[in-house]
Amino acid sequence: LGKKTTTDTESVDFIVARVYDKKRTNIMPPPQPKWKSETAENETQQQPRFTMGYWQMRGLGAAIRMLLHWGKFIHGGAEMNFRDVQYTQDADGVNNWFKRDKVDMIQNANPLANIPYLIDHEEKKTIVQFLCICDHLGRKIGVDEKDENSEQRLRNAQIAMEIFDLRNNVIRLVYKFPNSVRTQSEFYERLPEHLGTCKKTYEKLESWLQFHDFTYFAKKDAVSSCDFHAFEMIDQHEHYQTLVRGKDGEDVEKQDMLSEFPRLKKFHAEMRSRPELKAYFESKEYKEFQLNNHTLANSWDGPGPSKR
Ligand SMILES: N[C@@H](CCC(=O)N[C@@H](CS)C(=O)NCC(=O)O)C(=O)O
Repeated sequence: LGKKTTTDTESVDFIVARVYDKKRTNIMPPPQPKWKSETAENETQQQPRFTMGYWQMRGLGAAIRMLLHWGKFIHGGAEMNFRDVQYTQDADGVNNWFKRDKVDMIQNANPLANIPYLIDHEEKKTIVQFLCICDHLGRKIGVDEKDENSEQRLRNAQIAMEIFDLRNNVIRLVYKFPNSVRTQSEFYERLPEHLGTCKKTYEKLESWLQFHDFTYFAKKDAVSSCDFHAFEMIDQHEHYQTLVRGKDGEDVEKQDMLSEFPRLKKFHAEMRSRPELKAYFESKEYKEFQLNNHTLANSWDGPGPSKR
């Protein structure tokens, strides 16, 4: 077990095995969970419209939380109440997901069981796969059009997948897959190269906004579901760019990646100041959560939350 390395495909089983491996756990004890899921506890009185489940971090959960906050703001709390089930990054959280909820979901709701998941209680659907969850929520909270032939839906789907490609590059940057980043010093070594790759995506996204003369990605002046993950990925890079170090670890002049991309900069600022997302931006889920999950990968402790 100890000699095995983690790859994309085997990662989950191996991660579980490692979390249960007492010796390893003794070497690197998992941190105690700092937060409980406030939303989950506060809303036990009434059946929520939606339940989402994810690790207690931002990752793929962030855009889903933003969509849910948006829906709640627009439609009023009661109609769009949601529960945010957060699995802690320790043996308890791993147990609760892999040994309890996942098993139950496979048997009773969806054989593809994964996290993030979304339960739509009204429609009695359990949905997995991040992009499908955003698509479903986008229509339910009314930011996406319902007509499947609509231009907005097509633009939305393209941007959602383009952003997912960028997200997959981040995963290679922050987790210790073979031939990828395993330690903090490797992270610092690889970060400038990654930011170069990210700029290529930024160039495409900037051109897209220019081509359509849009502020947001799928509608000229209004938000669509793809915008939430687009915001999250740009926002993560606003943090990563501050971590660039010189060869000997010395501070270097801080970058401002968005200065070359005025439309992306405007998009980021517009999203950041939307009143619909105020509660989310003030939440600990945004301000304090780790951007990625390093505990379960049992590697270095990652670049950390964006506001230290
Ligand atoms: N393609 C899936 C990937 C989901 C995924 O990799 N989930 C990770 C966390 S980001 C996980 O730990 N899944 C738990 C599991 O495999 O049961 C999606 O887009 O939702």
